[in-house]
Amino acid sequence: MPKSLPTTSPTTEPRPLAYLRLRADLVQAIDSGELGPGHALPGERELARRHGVSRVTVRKALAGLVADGRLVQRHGAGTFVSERIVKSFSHLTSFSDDLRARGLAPHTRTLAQERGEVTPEEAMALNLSPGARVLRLRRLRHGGDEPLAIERSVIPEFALPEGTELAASLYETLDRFGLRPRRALQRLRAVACDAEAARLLGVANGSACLLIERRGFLDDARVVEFTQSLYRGDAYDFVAELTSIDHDHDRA
Ligand code: 16G
Repeated sequence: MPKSLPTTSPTTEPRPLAYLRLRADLVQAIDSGELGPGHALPGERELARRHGVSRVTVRKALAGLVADGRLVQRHGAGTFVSERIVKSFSHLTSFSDDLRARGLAPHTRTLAQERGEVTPEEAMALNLSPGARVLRLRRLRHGGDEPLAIERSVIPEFALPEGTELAASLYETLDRFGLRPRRALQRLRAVACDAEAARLLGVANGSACLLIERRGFLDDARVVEFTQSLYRGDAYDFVAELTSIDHDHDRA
């Protein structure tokens, strides 16, 4: 994998455009994997020289990418491509999708798998009647060798009937039957992980984690998954694009 930065020819364009272009070039280099996670960027002076922009422009572009979680600045050491996984709040992606987008290989260890009747809570979450059957999965999710999340999923039997062969990716399995969720409701809160989660995730007891609950829906409004994901707080950045309420009203 080439580890050099893309260069742009010196430019005389006004500073705001130069800053946006440099920023876009860096994002492209990160997204394409040309600048991999943990890669050290050259110093400000070198970046300015390579891109034909001023150091102020470089500083501004870097500051924006640091704020977005794409780069990290370590005091005295320089600027690095963030090793955190950027997760969009507005796209319905799977764990495997997010990891592959980051150039990492997803791995799954199934901790528990069982079938049974819905509990009252599961029936509420999945819109099922009492007595309906579900598949319960508890999985430890890795990126490369690193444990990143623990997920408990409850899937209605109609989606994954007994005898279904499960792929490492739940969404890939559902996709085989045209049942990948098309829409989801999600809520997120910060929690401190307990001793068992800490052991599985390889972090200190009580470390900050994100608990995300997702109800995934099909086009016909049936709920096809209820998943509680415990993501390592030190590994993920959640990013959303927001528009102002006025803007939404203008368009309505
Ligand atoms: C993500 C989803 C989870 C889904 C899983 C499927 C969040 C917060 N959660 O972790 O609801 O079940 O992806 O991933 O994004 P998979 O297809 O790789 O098994």
